Amino acid sequence: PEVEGRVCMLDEPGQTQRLTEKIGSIDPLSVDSYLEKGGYAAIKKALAEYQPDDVIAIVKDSGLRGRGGAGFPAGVKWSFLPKGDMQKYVICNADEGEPGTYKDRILMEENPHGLLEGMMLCGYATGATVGYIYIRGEYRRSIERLQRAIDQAREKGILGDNIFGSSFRFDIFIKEGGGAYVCGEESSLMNSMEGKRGYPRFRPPFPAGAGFLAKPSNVNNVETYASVPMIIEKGAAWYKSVGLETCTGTKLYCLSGKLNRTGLVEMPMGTTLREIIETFGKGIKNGKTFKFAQVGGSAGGILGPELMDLPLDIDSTIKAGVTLGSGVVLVCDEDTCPVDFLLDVLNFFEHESCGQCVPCRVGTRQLHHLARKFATGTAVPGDLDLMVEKAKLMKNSLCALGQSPILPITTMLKYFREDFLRHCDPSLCCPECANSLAHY
Ligand code: L3W
Ligand code: SF4
Repeated sequence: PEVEGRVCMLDEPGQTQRLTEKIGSIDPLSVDSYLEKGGYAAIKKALAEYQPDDVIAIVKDSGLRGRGGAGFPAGVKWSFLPKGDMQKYVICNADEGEPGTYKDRILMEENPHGLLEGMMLCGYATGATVGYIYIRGEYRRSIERLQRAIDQAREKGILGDNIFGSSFRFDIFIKEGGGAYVCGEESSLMNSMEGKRGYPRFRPPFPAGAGFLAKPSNVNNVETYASVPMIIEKGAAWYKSVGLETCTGTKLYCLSGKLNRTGLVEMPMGTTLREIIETFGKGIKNGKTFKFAQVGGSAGGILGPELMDLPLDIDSTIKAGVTLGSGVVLVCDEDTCPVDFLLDVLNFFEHESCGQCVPCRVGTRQLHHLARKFATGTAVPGDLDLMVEKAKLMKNSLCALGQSPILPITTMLKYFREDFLRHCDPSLCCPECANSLAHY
């Protein structure tokens, strides 16, 4: 079935549907529908059979790694929270803001109870009693469906005190974000939740030690929490039966760009770019040729044709000099101008920099300026090295946003240095990017 939003390729055979298994067969507006399909069995099982530390051990054993971009082992992160009776928080990062990413939206809209259950399991494992979903404010349908799911779970006694007859209590609340990309960074997210300006904090302390309101907090992405119920229900061995040894389970890949078919695909971690493009994307649109793919979103990097067989998992992408990030696969064809593309990425970083630290505040502006020079035929060849030098200096930035431009720049120049040099000629009329500057 085609789910609302028409971007989930549920009808496309050959996928390994685990996270998306219930999507299309449950009514996301009904807790009863989720229960009928075995929903909340994992939290029931955990409460009946496992001590909190057992749940952490199972999640560790499953090898589940964070799906927000950094790939940190989820069970290890959970184990960092101090033991004891103090106030602790489970926070879900649903501020899905990476350009090209829409996987969390599908999960929240089509299976909201799956996310709630994953957060409950984290609460039980870590001793937290309150959960917050920090969600981007533009996601109106996700917000409405999650709120409805929370209300229904409360009415059924699934959230609240003495859950399923146990002594476990847990409740979940929604906090809406205001549309800043940087608030997807965990510490600025918590500042925003506290009503402060969304500036990233120095880390350490990490959230596990001092997070929301300076209390121990666990922050994970939507896809990460949503993976936990099946791990508890079916076991760590089952979970790691697909994927790779160091990157277990499935991954939601967000296909977009010049493909015959775009949408959300669930495949084992390590599926190759070729398989994703050919099997699910149905090849390049209009019979054109593949030029490059951007993986991992704006903070990711560029893959050229010789990396078509690269497994798209957390470690292989890092080894290839890019990042998997949150699972973006944006495909560009022969008509895409690399200069125009990089200009767009660097415009984004300048726009989204929070301005708190100098390397990023100044650097993103300078990089955008340099990219614009290439796009307008006013650059000199030396500007290429200058761009790389400045991006390297930004490694000293406080958060991942300022450290990100280096990857798109170096990977783009690896393949398309000649295109940039060609753009230094003011008489050039680039057939691929002509008139595009109207956007800037
Ligand atoms: C306790 C330690 N906790 C690390 C925790 C830390 C965090 C996690 C990873 O994300 C990625 C970037 C882009 N004690 C700890 C510890 N932790 N050491 O582990 O931490 P870290 O610093 O490796 O990464 P990060 O800064 O949290 C950066 C991605 O995020 N990104 C974009 C994401 C966009 C989306 C979306 O749209 N859905 O997710 C932008 O930068 O890939 O690699 O929890 O606390 N010693
Ligand atoms: Fe803000 Fe950029 Fe510094 Fe991050 S790196 S704190 S976004 S100025």
